Amino acid sequence: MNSLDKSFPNLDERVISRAIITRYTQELLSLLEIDVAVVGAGPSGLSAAFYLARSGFKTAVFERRLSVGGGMWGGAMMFNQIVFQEPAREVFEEAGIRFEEFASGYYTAHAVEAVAGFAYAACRAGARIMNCITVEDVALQNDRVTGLVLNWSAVEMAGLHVDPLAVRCRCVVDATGHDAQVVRILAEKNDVVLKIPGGRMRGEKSLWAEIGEKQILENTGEVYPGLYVAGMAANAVAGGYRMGPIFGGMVLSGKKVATLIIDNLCGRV
Ligand code: 48F
Repeated sequence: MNSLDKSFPNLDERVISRAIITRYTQELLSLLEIDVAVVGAGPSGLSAAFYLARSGFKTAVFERRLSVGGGMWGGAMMFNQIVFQEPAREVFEEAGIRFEEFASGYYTAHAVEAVAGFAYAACRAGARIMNCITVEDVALQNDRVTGLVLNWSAVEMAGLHVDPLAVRCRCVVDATGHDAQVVRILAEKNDVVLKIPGGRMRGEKSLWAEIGEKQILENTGEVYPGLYVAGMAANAVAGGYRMGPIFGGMVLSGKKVATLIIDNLCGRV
């Protein structure tokens, strides 16, 4: 017997497969009824999930892509540095992500460490992150969003006619970025009036970093019973400016939406 044989005795590929299938299925089954379903694992979705899970809420993040992190990986124009401003420093500190001051009130973090750090913080707090799953619709009952309709992203990409599965939750966070996919689907399929001025989804405006960042926090909140918006989706729904490559508003929006939901769900218990 050589040294490799001693390290890997009796390795059975059937056990490996059984472990993967069993654990994944157990996890998916455990998510059929949850407190909060976050759609999108970008900066706003991951920070929301971190704070929600840390407060003890059963939280899942559904992410369409293979990778989490949304628009964080590439910083701006693939210069993989994240810039954020003073008020967001506490969020990076709480998530355990290292950063450096660049100029008074401006900080930078490495984009890869920011993605890994937020994902790790959310997981360690207890959030379940389910990648490769696309949210294709919401469940709607008595004028309230009560769940999500899910399918494998591969099914969507291949254009296969395969019916989805559904999960139930007490509320949903649309953190899908510029597309605001969940609100868009709700609004397009159902004649709903959103809880924003004018009642209809407006679409984002062009770039104005300072105002866009302020609007993100103002626009973060519940836009329909059971459905909240965070991150760029908040400005895309309410007609705010885009802010370009600054991420403070994104993670603060995640923290704000978590706080609103925690207050709401605690009040409703
Ligand atoms: O785009 P994204 O990073 O959203 P965010 O948290 O942050 C925006 C910034 O990255 C940047 C910016 C400010 O600096 O403007 O763009 O608002 O992450 C959104 C995530 O949602 C996923 C998508 O793959 C991405 O990872 N997503 C989008 N639609 C769906 C989805 C869907 N239908 N189902 C599941 N995931």
